[in-house]
Amino acid sequence: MVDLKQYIVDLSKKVNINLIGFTDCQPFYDLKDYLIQRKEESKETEFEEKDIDKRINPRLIFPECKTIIALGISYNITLDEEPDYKLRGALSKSSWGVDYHTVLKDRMIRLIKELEKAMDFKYMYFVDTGPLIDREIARRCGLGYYGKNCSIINDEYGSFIFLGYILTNLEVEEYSSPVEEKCGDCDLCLRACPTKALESPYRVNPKRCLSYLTQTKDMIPHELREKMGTRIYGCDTCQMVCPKNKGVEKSNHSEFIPEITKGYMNIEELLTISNKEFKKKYGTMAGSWRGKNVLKRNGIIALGNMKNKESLILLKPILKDQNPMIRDYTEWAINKINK
Ligand code: B12
Repeated sequence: MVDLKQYIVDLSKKVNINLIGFTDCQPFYDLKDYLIQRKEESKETEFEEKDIDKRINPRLIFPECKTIIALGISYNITLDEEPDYKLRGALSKSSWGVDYHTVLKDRMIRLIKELEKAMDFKYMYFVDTGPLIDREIARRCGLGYYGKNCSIINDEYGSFIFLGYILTNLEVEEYSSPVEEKCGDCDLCLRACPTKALESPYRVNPKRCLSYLTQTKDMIPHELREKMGTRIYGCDTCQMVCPKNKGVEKSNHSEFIPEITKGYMNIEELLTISNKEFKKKYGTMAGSWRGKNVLKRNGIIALGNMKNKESLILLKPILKDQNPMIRDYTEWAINKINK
């Protein structure tokens, strides 16, 4: 057999994985103090594994682990089309088209299946929902470096890349080397963040990050509701201003083309659509994972921020919504419009 690492790299190209790298499964001890500090400062989110040892030690997840294979695919799609509805709420690119967990897992399963044709091995694979820290794995595997906006940036594809990894008992002869950080003096992302969630280079306060606010079910402070603008899911601001995303290779994964949404939700529809219809129409979109009501709430916030009196006719009926969260935000939006 040719070099195993090269063999896996070649297979990854065959199944259309854009980026791949390899590292050993030494624990990520360097991160421990930072993770403890974040917990103490209440900067940990409800979307993360709470057990810090599990976050840094691959062998606690997969005792036979010898190698971690990091994988990345670009979701950098640009679109000329616009939807025809008037009340538009923005979706971040990470929620364009088909859910990235499905797309990247599909590529990873294909890679694993190809490899299984040639050898027996053990593995576990994760996209996003694993306990380990995907970005740190990607960094150690040389897929890219941390931008000051905290995203992993690759020289060829920029930062609009999704990350996944395979823990395996396979061993390769040589591991990848991390790449050097290239932000230099640039601080455009820190300056552009509407809530100053990027408190210093490489340090985001998730509780102020607009992406987090569009996903949490916790009460959103009034000051931050205003900063959400018309965002329905996620936020791309710190990546859109990044010069490293200019002139990069675009995504070749057609699943990320937002055929149905064109990158926006119709807020009027969001306020009236049934749960069943929502699931049927938007269930495969990454941003639907928190359920319809979270997006509906964000739609209500968007209407409040648009301050258009014509929206009152849409908002008044949902003052009687059975969900207390919806009633509360509707009251806020109506007050904002009437001010
Ligand atoms: C929780 C979570 C969030 C939270 C918290 C984000 C965060 N920064 O931690 C919220 C909801 C805010 C969020 C938002 C987004 N997320 Co998110 N998220 C996650 C998740 C599930 C865990 C992240 C985590 O563990 N954070 C832990 C802390 C420790 O991270 P941190 O504070 O950023 O600190 C890191 C760096 O800043 C760095 N660091 C810290 N100090 C220093 C100092 C120096 C000098 C240096 C160089 C580095 C450095 O090391 C830390 C460890 O990675 C991961 C998937 C996973 N399981 O890993 C996806 C993940 C990070 N998210 C992802 C994406 C796409 C996003 C969004 C772009 C989505 C969007 N458009 O709205 C935004 C980007 C926001 C941002 N600027 O980070 C991708 C990132 C891909 C990439 N290219 O980097 C991931 C990896 C999912 C995936 N598998 O593809 N996310």
